[in-house]
Amino acid sequence: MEFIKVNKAYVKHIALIQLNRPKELNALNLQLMGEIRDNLKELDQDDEVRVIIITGDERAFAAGADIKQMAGKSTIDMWKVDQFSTWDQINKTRKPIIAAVSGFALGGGCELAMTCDMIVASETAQFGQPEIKIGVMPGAGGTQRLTKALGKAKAMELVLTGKFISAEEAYDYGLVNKVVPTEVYLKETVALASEIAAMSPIAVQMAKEAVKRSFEVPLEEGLHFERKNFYMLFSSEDQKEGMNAFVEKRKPDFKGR
Ligand code: CO8
Repeated sequence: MEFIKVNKAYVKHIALIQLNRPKELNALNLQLMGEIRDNLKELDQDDEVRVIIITGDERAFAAGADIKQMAGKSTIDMWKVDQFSTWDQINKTRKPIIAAVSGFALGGGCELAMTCDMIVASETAQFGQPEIKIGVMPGAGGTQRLTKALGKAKAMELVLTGKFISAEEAYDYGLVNKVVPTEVYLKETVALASEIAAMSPIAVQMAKEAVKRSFEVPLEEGLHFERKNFYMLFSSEDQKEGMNAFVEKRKPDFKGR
């Protein structure tokens, strides 16, 4: 791997993917995105891993797609590369992914953070979709996910002017889960990941699937999907362990079975 670092056991049950193009503010070139996709696929199948964190560095989570790589491309070049199939694959990851964001999360960087399930932001984080300033528009979900998170008026403003919002503002709009001092943003992300990693991984993944479904389908269909996943969990050992532990007044020990 050239552009990311991966630690499968950063903390017990928690894997860390760190974008590693610091000089380019972690600009997302095709190879980097491919590396994220391939590693997420592998981590998703590793029973030891329950939660995945994606982070950058203090200065930048990611400043967007690699403009230098895209600048001279034609429509057909872009179409042939089909980079969005990589994003679709990332979006299919079953395990929860938390973005630990410090500094710039712009364009594709903001979209990558929003593709994750939760975002922990350092107080220096800035979010934005500045593609309009370079003559294009968001292409990896920005117009959709930002609008769902911020509402039409604010999303329209960000997408049409390219201006950034601060971590605090992003928190007020519900785009991020929490804002913490820069020195501890990764530590706080790990703390959140650890809380989730202590739950039944099967229940976590089915719950994630159901929450995500709410963005895709009408309420009735979503409720139906939720019920099916709920029933399905009663065939897991973890359901027995969780409920028995409650009755026996002890801590459950979930095995992911
Ligand atoms: N692509 C390529 N290189 C970049 C990018 C980028 N997106 N962002 C920064 N860099 C490079 C700079 O060129 C510079 O390199 P060099 O030192 O060789 O000149 C280095 O990173 C440091 O950047 P700056 O000197 O500009 O640092 P500043 O602190 O002055 O400014 C900014 C920081 C404000 C973040 C500024 O770099 C900037 O505006 N960057 C571009 C932000 C942007 O427009 N992002 C959107 C890109 S388009 C996009 O994301 C489309 C998404 C849809 C498809 C997704 C597929 C992956």
